[in-house]
Amino acid sequence: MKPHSYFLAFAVCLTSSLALAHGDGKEEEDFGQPGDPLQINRTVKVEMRDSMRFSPDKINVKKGDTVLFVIHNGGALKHEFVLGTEKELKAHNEFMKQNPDMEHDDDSMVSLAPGDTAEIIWKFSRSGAVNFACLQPGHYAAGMKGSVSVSGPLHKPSSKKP
Ligand SMILES: [Cu+2]
Repeated sequence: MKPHSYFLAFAVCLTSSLALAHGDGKEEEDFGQPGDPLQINRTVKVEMRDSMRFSPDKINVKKGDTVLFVIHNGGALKHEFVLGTEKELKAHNEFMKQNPDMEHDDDSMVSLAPGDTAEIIWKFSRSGAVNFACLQPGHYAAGMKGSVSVSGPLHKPSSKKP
């Protein structure tokens, strides 16, 4: 890995914990923000399997939805559900290769032992694609990832021309 990408990966982990270190923990990320339990308007059950797949792996929501994710590890291995942009997930995945024992316990991510269930409440405050992945060593590379498509007006107009 190039030195600068290592630094980027480290910075990603650092910023996500810093974001929680102040304020009320409702800091907005590029992919949304921690949701208010009183505003949940969708429940999505997600199953994690040793086949290195999430079920479902494609989820559609509307901008502004607060989703309760009920995440179950149906496998015999440890798995994780980590929300983020694809860029962040890739950087985080590289970081995990150096720090395979890193534990994830944050508003946008959870690590689950076999058979365990956990809940994440997330508000999709920006339209576009939000990704999720399992960052256990080798799992992301094996295809353990999925995406949430957030419909609604774009947060920023694209500068790309057709
Ligand atoms: Cu996994």
